[in-house]
Amino acid sequence: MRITALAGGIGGARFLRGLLHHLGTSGQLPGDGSGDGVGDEITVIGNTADDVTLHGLRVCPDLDTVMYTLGGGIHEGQGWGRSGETFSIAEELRAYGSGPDWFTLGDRDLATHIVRTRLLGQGHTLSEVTAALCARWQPGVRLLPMSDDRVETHVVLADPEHPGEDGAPGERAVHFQEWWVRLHAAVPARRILAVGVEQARPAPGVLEAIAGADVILLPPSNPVVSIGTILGVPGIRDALGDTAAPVVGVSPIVGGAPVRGMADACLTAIGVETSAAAVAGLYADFLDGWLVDQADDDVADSASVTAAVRARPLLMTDIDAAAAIAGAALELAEELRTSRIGHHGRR
Ligand code: FO1
Repeated sequence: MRITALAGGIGGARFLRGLLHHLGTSGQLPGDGSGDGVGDEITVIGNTADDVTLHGLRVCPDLDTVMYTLGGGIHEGQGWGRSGETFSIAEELRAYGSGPDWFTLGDRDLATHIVRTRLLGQGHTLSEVTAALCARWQPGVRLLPMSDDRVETHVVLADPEHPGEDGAPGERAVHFQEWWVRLHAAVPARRILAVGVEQARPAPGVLEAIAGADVILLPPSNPVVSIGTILGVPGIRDALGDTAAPVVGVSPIVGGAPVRGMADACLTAIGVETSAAAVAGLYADFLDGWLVDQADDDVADSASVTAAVRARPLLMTDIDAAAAIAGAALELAEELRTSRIGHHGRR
């Protein structure tokens, strides 16, 4: 079975780990996406708009979180960065006053950014670099950046220090990571911009992985700055609308609040209600199935949700819980594929 998933950071990575566990324990040994036909092939299309250059190094948080989580190197408690970290370099950087110090880069993690930056500097594409890094980590999936072109999420904030001509507060933009990590997304975002997304092209293999999939999964990643950004790359959303594969998503919102992270701050920034139904509405043009938590089982009756809705526990408290959710998503996809229900808006 060829499975393609769109993924952001921590929630997406944990869901994917559950998916691999589910496939492994249900006897379907996942292939490595190399297309050699052995077992299931899983392709992950990763968000790259969280990427940031710090200390002259290119950091790809969402790609690294998937790679480390599936490769067994993740700092489990954080969901980002490496396990068994030390911070000698960060201490030295601080001693030099070489910031920013609000974004913690551990010694082991820095090796990833050094290798990536060196390879990019030699002219390799982000796809080639990601494949090279994954050769070490063996994540068990083919991890593709959504694009090899640079896309960065920046957040526009009110800037009272610089009022506009009309005396209204001015605006200033900060990189997503500064808003997310230094400001804890606590300062209201006026606008969230995916800088460069209009000119970005899907990375090699991305459109084919959508068109050729048997199942497409949307893990519970941030619908605005992760899934939303991937959908913003020209061609990707249309490919999801055109693919014959059922598209099944997992709600990142449970009972009106994000399970993790700050998706509510992001949804508010784009004027969308923080609810399982509203997020499904963001994917309405291609979504066939939608897993919600029992707290939101009224979503099935919501007019705005045309996908087939199933309610089940959605908290990924451990790998078995994540595996059960992944299994439920595949089960719904199979139901949709055989009964052709919910394949709306498409031929
Ligand atoms: N998140 C934090 O809250 N604080 C950090 O200091 C931090 C450092 C960091 C370093 C490397 C990396 O890959 C991720 C890091 N993150 C940190 C998480 C990151 O902001 C998020 O994982 C994504 O960008 C959002 O999905």
